[in-house]
Amino acid sequence: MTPEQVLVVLPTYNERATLGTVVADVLRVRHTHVLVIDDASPDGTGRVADALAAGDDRVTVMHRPAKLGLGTAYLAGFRIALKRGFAFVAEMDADGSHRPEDLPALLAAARGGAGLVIGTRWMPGGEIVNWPLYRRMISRGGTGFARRALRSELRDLTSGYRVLSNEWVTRLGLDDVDSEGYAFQVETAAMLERLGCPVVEVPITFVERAAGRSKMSFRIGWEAFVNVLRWGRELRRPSVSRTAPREEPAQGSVR
Ligand SMILES: Nc1nc2c(ncn2[C@@H]2O[C@H](COP(=O)(O)OP(=O)(O)O)[C@@H](O)[C@H]2O)c(=O)[nH]1
Ligand SMILES: [Mg+2]
Repeated sequence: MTPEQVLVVLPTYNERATLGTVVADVLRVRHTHVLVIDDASPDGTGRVADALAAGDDRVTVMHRPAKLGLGTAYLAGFRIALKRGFAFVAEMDADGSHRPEDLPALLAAARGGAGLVIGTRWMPGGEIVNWPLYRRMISRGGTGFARRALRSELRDLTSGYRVLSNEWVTRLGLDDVDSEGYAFQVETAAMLERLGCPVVEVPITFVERAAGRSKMSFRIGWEAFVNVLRWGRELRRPSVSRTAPREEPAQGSVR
């Protein structure tokens, strides 16, 4: 494994229509490998992933027995990335919302020294295509709430398009992450920020899926809401490790 290699982790649940294109486009970006983590998708996404892996040795697949959540999928992916010695690990949706053409900019920021790069919709240059007003409001409201509760300075805490360096995945401490669902994104960003990780936000264009269905549910949203409230409370109680006083931000941080 050369030091610039990146493992792009694609969690899938019923993404048969888009997975092939996303994987092909990701593999056109230099130094990328792909790990699909499929949760026994009823639509046969797992078989599509196996066929992709059979055709290209940069692609691997992890099959899990049931829908176990986005957060646990990324934890499994991060562990594999560390074990296989990748310099970087990327998080990306498999439904076409995250454009592979934005990946080089995220990777460049990571190579430039960021421990966490967040593809950000809510910043100049960022964009959302095909989201109705109510979804924009939920996303902005959710990220604004989490930002205040967690005293974060990041503008898109829920974004799932990211690159992390091996070093900062290790420092994050994967055993300390609680979230099963999408709360994982908020949790890991806030944890890294507080650990003093250099975070860089890069504008992305998020394109709402054209095929398949969103797996966002009330239960997943509720987990995020309850967790953010709890982390916010912990943060105001300085004895808990998650809440350790923030170190001076390292160089390159977005402040
Ligand atoms: N393996 C796995 N993937 C998931 C799970 N939930 C969502 N995903 C994947 O995570 C990505 C984002 O999910 P999506 O439903 O598009 O969320 P939305 O963009 O917020 O509507 C997609 O690639 C999904 O297939 C899960 O429980 N397990
Ligand atoms: Mg989506």
